[in-house]
Amino acid sequence: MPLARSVSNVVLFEVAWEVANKVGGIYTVLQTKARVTADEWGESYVLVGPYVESAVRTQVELLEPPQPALRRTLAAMNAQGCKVGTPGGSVPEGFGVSLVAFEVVLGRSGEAWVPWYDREANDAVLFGFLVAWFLGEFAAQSEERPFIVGHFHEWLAGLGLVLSRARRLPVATIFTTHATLLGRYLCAGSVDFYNNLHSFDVDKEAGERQIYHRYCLERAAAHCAHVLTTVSHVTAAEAEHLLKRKPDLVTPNGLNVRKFSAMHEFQNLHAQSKARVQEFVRGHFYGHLDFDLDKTLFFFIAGRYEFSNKGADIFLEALARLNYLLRVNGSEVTVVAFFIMPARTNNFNVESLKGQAVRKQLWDTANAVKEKFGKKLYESLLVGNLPDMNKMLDREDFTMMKRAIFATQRQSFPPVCTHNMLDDATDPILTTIRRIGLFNSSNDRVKVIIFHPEFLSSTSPLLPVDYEEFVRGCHLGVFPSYYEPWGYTPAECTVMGIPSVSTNLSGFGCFMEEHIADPSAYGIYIVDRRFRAPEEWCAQLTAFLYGFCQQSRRQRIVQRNRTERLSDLLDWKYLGRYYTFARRMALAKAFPESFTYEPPEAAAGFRYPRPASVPPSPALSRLSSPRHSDDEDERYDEEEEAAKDRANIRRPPSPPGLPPTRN
Ligand code: G6P
Ligand code: 1S3
Repeated sequence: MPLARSVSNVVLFEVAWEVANKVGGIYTVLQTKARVTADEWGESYVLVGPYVESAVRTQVELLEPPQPALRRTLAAMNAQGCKVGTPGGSVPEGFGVSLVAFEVVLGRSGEAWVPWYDREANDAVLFGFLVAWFLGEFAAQSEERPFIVGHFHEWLAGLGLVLSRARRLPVATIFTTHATLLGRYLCAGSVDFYNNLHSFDVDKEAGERQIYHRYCLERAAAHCAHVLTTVSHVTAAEAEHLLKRKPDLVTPNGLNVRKFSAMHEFQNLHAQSKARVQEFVRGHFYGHLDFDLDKTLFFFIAGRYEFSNKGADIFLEALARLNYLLRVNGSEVTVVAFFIMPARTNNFNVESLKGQAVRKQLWDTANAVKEKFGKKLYESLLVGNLPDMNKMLDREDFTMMKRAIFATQRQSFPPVCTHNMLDDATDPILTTIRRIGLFNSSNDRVKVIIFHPEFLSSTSPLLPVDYEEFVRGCHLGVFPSYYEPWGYTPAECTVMGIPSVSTNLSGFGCFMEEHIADPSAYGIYIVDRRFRAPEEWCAQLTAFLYGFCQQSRRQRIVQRNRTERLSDLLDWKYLGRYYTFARRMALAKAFPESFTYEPPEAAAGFRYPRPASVPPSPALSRLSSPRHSDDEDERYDEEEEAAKDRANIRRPPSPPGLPPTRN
């Protein structure tokens, strides 16, 4: 039974700067989690965020809030000159729950809390005061004393929590940090972060980076909260040393998993999407299509453009080594590596646009010749004759085809980048490519394409696919991050059945290591960046990539099936329970007379054993390969393996029911 209905007058407000306001990963957390939370809390669940006109217009409908106390609260605040909107309801891809949005008058907060030039911090202060006012007003407008749970995400929402405690509002507070400010800043520099975590002089480091005011807001929220949570154990250690409080719980990030009724549907989607990506590659490499697209694998890295934090540096190094290995071993496989990382550009470059135009022209020419050919063939059959093949193509057809072939000639190698970069000379990916010499030459078995727009889009003139379709069309996502509190990119790959590389410094990588006996057999390759030296990270990543290239198509299909089987583990239907635990713990701490909290049983989660068809000793198993020989492929039955594995997976018990209450 849902918590909200078991104890009367319990309301959950989830507060974040990214509610219906897409900035980064927190938006994804809230948007994908909204459904399971609304299932549990019904109308007692309200999201609170800033009113960003453009975002609200596209993501929510404007509705009257169903809760009378909420209506009274908003009326009272608006009567005092505050602008509080009440967008709510559901639209496709929207939040589907009530939202309260404050119009934060962007600019200076007028408080001496933060420096005037830091606009984001000023917004955070204004937002914090509005949220605290709102929560106080809501408590005052409620007919009976409410039990409010206030769940605040990240430092930008932290001040509302601090003020709620300072004003002694009846709010059980939770603070979730999705990264720490200092962690992100320190990792982006040249610091041996993880080995020195315990010894940083945090005030000095924050001061030197001119983020002391932000750091204070973050640390105050972490300490004032009844319950502190982080998205992974990696970030929990960070919080303990940098924010000086050990988190009470880890609340991993989930996704809304879309299950297909037929097991093979996602495989068909892979084939369809891959065909779209192949079309793009045909255009991009026009005149240099001397490799077999049927034996070409697509790897990609995507995310915020933080060159070393996201591991683009070691990915490039590993690609250079892979190129060498594929060449010296005479491999027939070609790898095309995509970099999808937004950076400052002057739009597409001419060479990339020309490539797609040339491809289109070849397609049109082939179609025109085919039409004429078909007509002649038809006419010949109509009069009962077999066609004279020498007359099927005339001079004009040959001229047209020669002209089209002539247009495919080019003097230069296909470009490594699809856009004109504003910082071309200093861009870290481009300068590394120049250093390692991966220029898309004919000899290279690894080709590079950097795609730099903000988002992939189905209306792009170059590659008309959205991000999901692109991921489905690829073979491997490569995310060897150095700083990654969670990492949605490999998680998204997993639920789409696409194998990925992550690291044991990312929340996702550690979570998978904890729940799966042999992650690489499931297409989850985890680079050890915690206990090994940089040279070893690169060697291990190269070995993963090379091992992946050695798999047969059959082996890749089997591996994708296994990867997709892990999606239950990443579903909010399972992971949502950690948020439930956090809320209960906060209620018990804030209102001990009305609520108690019993910690969940340890190890009550999923556990995926080694897949049934993988031999028990790693010595017998080829690195990361799901199968061992082609003979075995003949004997292999996918459905049978899936059934065996399903039987062996230890599943968690159903989500817990009522919260323990005293009265
Ligand atoms: C899916 C499709 C198959 C196709 C395969 C290609 O499994 O259902 O029809 O042959 O993808 O896999 P590949 O790894 O070569 O892209
Ligand atoms: C953060 O966003 P990021 O990409 O800056 O929060 C995300 C959601 O919790 C998390 O997945 C990511 O690792 C963090 O880094």
